[in-house]
Amino acid sequence: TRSLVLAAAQLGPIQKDEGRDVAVGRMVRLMEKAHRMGAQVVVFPELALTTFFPRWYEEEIANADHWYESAMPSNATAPLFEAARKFGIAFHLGYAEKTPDGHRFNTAIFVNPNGETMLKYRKVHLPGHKDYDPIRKVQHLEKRYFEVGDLGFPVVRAPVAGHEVNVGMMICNDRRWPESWRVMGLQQVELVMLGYNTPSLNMDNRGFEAHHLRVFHSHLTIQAGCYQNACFAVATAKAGTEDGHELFGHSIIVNPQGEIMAQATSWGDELIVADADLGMCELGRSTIFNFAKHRRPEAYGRITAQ
Ligand code: CDT
Repeated sequence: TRSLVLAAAQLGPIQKDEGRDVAVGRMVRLMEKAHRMGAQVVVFPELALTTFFPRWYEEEIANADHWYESAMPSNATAPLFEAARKFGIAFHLGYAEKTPDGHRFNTAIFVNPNGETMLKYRKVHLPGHKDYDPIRKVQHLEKRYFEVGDLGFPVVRAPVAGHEVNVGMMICNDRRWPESWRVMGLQQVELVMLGYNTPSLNMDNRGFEAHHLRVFHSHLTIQAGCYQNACFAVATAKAGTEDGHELFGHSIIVNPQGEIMAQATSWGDELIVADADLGMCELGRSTIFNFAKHRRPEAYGRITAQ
């Protein structure tokens, strides 16, 4: 059997004035734990190295530069790569990327135990707004701080723990869009890795979204995405009260039947693991979601029309 031990390494809050060393130290401890628990893949959250900085407005974007990584690895992130090598673990890391020619992206990479990046993804669905919004109590300035990702939704066949695995990534808000999942499903993705920072309170709530539905909507989209595309997902939160604002946890690992195999129970640093038999992807793929047999793209033109 092609089986893998997957881990979601949920992070508790990272405060605005905490340096990369604090976050990286915590992440290395989670990797040690992942090793003890037999995990071969560890998924960290979106923007895992800092507070969720798009809640803070900067008039001058250059004043926000300190939130971005201009090199990966860097001195600050090297311990993650060393831990991966030491423990033989592949890892997924979300971070703010500033390219040499000055472009800014909300990015994730999948790194093998030798420290090589096997896959890079830049967030496509950027929620929130570009300018300061005086009506909101908390800003969500992803449209100010990031450009729309320019890599699409790539899936690669990567060697992971002795198997060839079709892996893909999405980031936070992407999970709510069936298109993100389907574009990867069409590439026979077997494992989707995603990190998120989701506020417990929706600032755009016009009285219609009850508080208790926030986690439901997150799980609903991930479970549906896995079922409809016959894949596993590891979905990892940054959780807890960060800079006075709450992010919900509830990180999950989901199988191709859409079932939750493991779920975090705290809103702090927490590792959850699950055994994934990749053979499970075959059922959906060869029956109800056999795309070659049953998909009707001729009826879907509106989806890609501008
Ligand atoms: N990080 C991120 O994408 N968060 C969004 C919050 C949406 S509220 C503007 C999410 O979809 O979870």
